[in-house]
Amino acid sequence: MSERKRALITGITGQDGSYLSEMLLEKGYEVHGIIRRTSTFNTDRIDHIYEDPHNENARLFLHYGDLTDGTTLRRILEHVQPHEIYNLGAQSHVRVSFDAPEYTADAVGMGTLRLLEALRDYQQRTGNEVRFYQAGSSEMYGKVQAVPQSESTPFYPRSPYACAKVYAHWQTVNYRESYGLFACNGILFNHESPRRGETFVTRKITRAVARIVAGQQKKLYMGNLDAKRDWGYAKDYVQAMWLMLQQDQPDDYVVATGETHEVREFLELAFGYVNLNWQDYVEFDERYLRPAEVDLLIGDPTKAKTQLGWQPSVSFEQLVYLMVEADLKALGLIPLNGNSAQTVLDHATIRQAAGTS
Ligand code: NDP
Ligand code: GDR
Repeated sequence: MSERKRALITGITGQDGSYLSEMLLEKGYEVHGIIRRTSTFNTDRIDHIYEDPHNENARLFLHYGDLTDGTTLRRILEHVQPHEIYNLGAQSHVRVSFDAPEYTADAVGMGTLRLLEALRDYQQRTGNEVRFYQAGSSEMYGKVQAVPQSESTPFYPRSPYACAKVYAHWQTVNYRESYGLFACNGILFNHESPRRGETFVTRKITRAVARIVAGQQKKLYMGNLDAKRDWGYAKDYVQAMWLMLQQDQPDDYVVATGETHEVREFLELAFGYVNLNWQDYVEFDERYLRPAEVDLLIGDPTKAKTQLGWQPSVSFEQLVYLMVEADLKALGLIPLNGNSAQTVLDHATIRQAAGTS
């Protein structure tokens, strides 16, 4: 075993897992990730940091496993002997959790319990402290009981996903209090990036903007445009995860920007970036509604700011622009190294460049 700090990440192939891995590698960690066996590759987001494990300098290692498979989680934990665990793995789509509630509960709720049980046994047997981060969510506030939401606001989950996250949250608190584990809950509000999954609302919009400009898509079908979310930048949010595990005492923290915006505002800015009017393209489709909606989320990040020294660095407007820009670049509509955020593009020029005008 090397003397380096070792981190074990579930959900390493996801948006947050990829940014967290980059950050930990930069800090000198050895990073181990659990990946699921899939019939096609699912490692796009981490391919750029992956190195052949035969290389003696390799510091990123992947292990097959699943949060629904407790035996494997134990085996990986014993093998890796991590100093820190980041539990980011989840069926993380709220709408999908209504279609697949049992699986969501198993992976999100029971998966966390399985990991905590494995950790508790490992720590008791070896005496090695392992610090644990649980990826909690603002969805746990659901039908909100206070505005803005802080660590003391009661939960009122409104989806199978959110119910499972509440279960995982309280198990994490319970293991901290019962067995003295260094276990922290991050209560993270929505955070986005060019690596956001394509079916979450922000990326769905920015990807559609680029595809519309390229002439590859004519309409964008959407659900509830009235919902309000506190949207931040994913790269900022993984720093908060790490900071939580560097404190003297384990605790729970809200991570948010403290601003809220309607889905409609996101549409307006994203389409406006390429001088298009969103009303000309967006159509309603009820299939994107949820049986119960979370209408308004706005977080109070005071505790994270004062105790962790954490700050968000990207504004809502910058976030929209950097996502639109990345999707335009991905389709070759602006040069990969060209343009910085906040440059308003002329869509006629882009269409011409794309040969679609
Ligand atoms: P993603 O959906 O991008 O990534 C989820 C990750 O979990 C993927 O690596 C996925 O693997 C993995 N996964 C899914 N099911 C299982 C399973 N059964 N066993 C093991 N791994 C599994 O999520 P994000 O990166 O956006 O979010 C990270 C975590 O933070 C999640 O737990 C999410 O619920 C939570 N969260 C996210 C917020 C956000 O705004 N992004 C806000 C608050 C909380 P694969 O690639 O194979 O599908
Ligand atoms: P959310 O994110 O449910 O907040 O969960 P999502 O982007 O899916 O929805 C945000 C809001 O937009 C509305 N909406 C649509 N959503 C999607 N996906 N597709 C649409 O077409 C559409 N039209 C309107 C939704 O109704 C909702 O109100 C995310 C996930 O990352 C969770 O894992 C995480 O815990 C929370 O953020 C914090």
